[in-house]
Amino acid sequence: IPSTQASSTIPTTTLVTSVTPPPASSASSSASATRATSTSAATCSALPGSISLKANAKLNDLFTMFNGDKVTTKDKFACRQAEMSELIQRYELGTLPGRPATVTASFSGNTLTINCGDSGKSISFTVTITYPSSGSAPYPAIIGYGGGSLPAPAGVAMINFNNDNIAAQVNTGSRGQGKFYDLYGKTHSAGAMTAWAWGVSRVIDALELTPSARIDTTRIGVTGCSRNGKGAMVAGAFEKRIVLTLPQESGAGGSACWRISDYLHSQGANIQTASEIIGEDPWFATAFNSYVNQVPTLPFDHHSLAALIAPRGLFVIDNNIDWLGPQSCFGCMTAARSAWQALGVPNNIGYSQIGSHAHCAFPSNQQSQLTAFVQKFLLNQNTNTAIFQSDFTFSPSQWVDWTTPTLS
Ligand code: MCU
Repeated sequence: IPSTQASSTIPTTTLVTSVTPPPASSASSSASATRATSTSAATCSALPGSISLKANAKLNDLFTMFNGDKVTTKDKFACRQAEMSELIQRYELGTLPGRPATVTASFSGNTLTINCGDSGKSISFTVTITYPSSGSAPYPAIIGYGGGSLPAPAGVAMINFNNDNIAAQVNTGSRGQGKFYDLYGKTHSAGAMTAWAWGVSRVIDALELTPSARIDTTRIGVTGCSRNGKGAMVAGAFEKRIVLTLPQESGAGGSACWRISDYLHSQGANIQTASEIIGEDPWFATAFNSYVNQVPTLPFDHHSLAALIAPRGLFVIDNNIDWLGPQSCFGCMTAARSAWQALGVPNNIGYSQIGSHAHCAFPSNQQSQLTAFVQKFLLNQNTNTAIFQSDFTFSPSQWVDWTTPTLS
């Protein structure tokens, strides 16, 4: 797999902190596509085990099933979401295991210990909870990958999730390292982002088992910045108990669409693409390596990943760093918004790209927007979340050849 991008990933004219350049090494391109665990409800048609992929330069239709059936109802859209989840697992992110045979938890001194066991193996990991000085128990909470990079909102607990401990992200050589792989084996198909999402689900399992932790598990958000923003979006997509997903500056593998990023790259942009990103870290399944140089054959893009979150809350926070592809992110999330529009809740997704600040330094001029989403989804208030803004443009006719239905 060629890794052709220059080693400096961020334009020097942009003020950034703590962005790691990708290593020169390339990922291996060994594994073939993995059969994902079916998440489809009994009433949904199953995907064939073997699929012949057809190239489609446009962003895939969110409202046509793989077998050609049109999605006209909300129930059928849930089937489409399950199908898209399976396709994304199969070709990009690897298989997400369900709840393991045993999950137990204990809580002491603001530390929640989560114990998981399956097939004779067991692991333990911890998260720490910081409680708000206002509000009342049980508190809503935001799970922050690496602690997150957003200011703690009033009345909301912050849960520090050490995702690197679940699946390492040092370089491609860290594939298979971390507690997830201690439990499921080093060769499990799940890439790091899927492993992290599995970990988030176990944190929520543990919170449900532990009332003394005083967290309201019906009001859980997730966040992370940059590489951890990619992960936060994947967690929101895979875990329906998350009611608010807050990916920050996630770029490629997060709020950007592979197709749009490839196009912008072909036009000379210094933007991270699929073929570049797999040489950096084991965020994806090895199966993805086979598709990064033929992105149009993927039967989904990241508008599909985001659409798994609908109708739940999603507020995408972006910067203007070229490498992160803000134009791709805006276009991708505009296409994703169709899912929320079809479900009659267009303002449950927000998009805000505001630049001229350091990477992952949340700017004060995005604060009121974040507060509106937090208050609506975590504090059950009636706020205005009609937020969709960017310095960039998106041309739907270039990328979208399908229409958005009103689902009954
Ligand atoms: C935006 O996330 C990544 C990006 O994908 C990488 O290419 C770059 O090296 O690091 C970013 C990051 O995670 O910065 C903290």
